[in-house]
Amino acid sequence: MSQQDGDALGVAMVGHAFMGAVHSQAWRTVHHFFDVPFVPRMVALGGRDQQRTKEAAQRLGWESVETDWRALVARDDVDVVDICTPGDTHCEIAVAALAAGKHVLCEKPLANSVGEAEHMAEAAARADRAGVRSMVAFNYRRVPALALARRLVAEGRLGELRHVRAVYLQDWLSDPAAPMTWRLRKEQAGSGALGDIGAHIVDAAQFVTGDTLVGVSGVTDTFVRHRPVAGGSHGTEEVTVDDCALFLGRFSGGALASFEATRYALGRKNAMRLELNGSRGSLSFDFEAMNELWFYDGADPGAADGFRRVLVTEPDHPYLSAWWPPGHLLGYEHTFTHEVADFLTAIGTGEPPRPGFADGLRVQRVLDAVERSAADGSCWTPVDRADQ
Ligand code: SOE
Repeated sequence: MSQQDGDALGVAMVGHAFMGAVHSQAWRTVHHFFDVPFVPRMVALGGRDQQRTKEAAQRLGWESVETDWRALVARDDVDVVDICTPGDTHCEIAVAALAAGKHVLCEKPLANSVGEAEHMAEAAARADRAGVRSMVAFNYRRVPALALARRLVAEGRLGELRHVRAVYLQDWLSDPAAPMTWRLRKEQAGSGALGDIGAHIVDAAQFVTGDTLVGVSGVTDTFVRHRPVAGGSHGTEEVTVDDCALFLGRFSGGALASFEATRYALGRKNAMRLELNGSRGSLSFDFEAMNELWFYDGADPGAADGFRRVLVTEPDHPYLSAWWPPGHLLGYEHTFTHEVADFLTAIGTGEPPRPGFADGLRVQRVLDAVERSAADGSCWTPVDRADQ
C-alpha cells in the first residue's frame, strides 16, 4: 500500500511492551476522533519471538507479524515505521526505515549517544528533502495543559522567564529486590533515570519555554549497584546506569533551571512536574493531575491574588475539541493519540513534524552534557569540614 492508494497509510510497529501497547491504542483510535489526512492501517507488528508477537498482535490489533525488523521495513504495504524498542536499536532501525522511504516515529530518548543521534538527524534531514518525515515520541508535549502552558508563555503572560523547575519522580526501583531490566543496562538503555525520564523534562521545559538549554551542571548516582537476575534464576547483575540525576541549567533567554529525575522517590508514581516563574506570572503543572494547569497572574489585585486552577478541558484548549464536553477528563493514553494525530497531519501537509530528530539530538546533547559534568565533577565544590 502507498499513500496514493486512497487515504490509508500502512503502519508497522517494532516492539510490543508498554510503549508498544500505548502506541497501538493511538493508531487504533486516532481517526475516530481527529480529522487526519490518512486512516492508519495496522499492517504489521515486529518482535523477536514469533509466538509472543502473534499474541501481542492479536491483543493490540495488528494484522500480521514479522520477527525480523528488516523484513518489516522492506514491506511494500508499510508506509510508517513506529519504533518502540530499547534505545540501542533505534539508530539502526530508523536509519534503515528512512532509507527505505518510510516515515518514522521513534520512542525517546532518540538514541543512546550523541553520535547515534547525529547520524539519525542527518538521515532524517536527507529523508525530509525527499518528503519522508520523522518524529520523536516526546508525548508529554501533547498533554493539553503543557501545550496550553507553551501558548501562555508565548503570549507573554509570564513576562521574562526567571526560573524553570522540572522534576520527574517515580518509585518503581526503590525496592533493592526489584529485578534487573534492560532499562538498567547502559548498553541497552544508554543511561538510567537521566535518559528515561530526565529526557522528558528537558524536552518539556524547552518546549514550554520555547527556549534552549545552553549549559548544565549535574550530579548522578546509582543507589543499588546489583539487582537480582529477572525470571527467578539465581545471581545478580550489575546496574550500569544512573538511578538519579540532578542538574542545574541555564536557558539561552537567561532563565535558571533545576532538574531532578529519579525512580527512587517513594510514593511518587509518575510525578512529572514543571513550574515556571516569570516577571509577570507563574505556571505550575503536575502530570498526576494532568488536566489542570495552575496560573498565577502577578497583575491580580492583592486581596484576591493566588494561583488559579485552570481545568484544561475547554474546546478552545489544545486538542480538546476532539474529545468530550468540558470537565470530562483525559488520561495518559490521549497524549499518544495526539502525537499520532500530529504526525499524520504533518505527513499530509508536508510540514516537518515537531519534535523532529534534530530536536531529539538537541535533548541528547543536554543528557550528554549532564553525564560529562557529573563524571568530571569540576562544578562540585566540597564543603569545608574542618569544624567536624
Ligand atoms: C518508565 O520509566 C516510563 O515508562 C518511561 O519510559 C516513559 O517514557 C514515561 O512516560 C513513563 O515511565
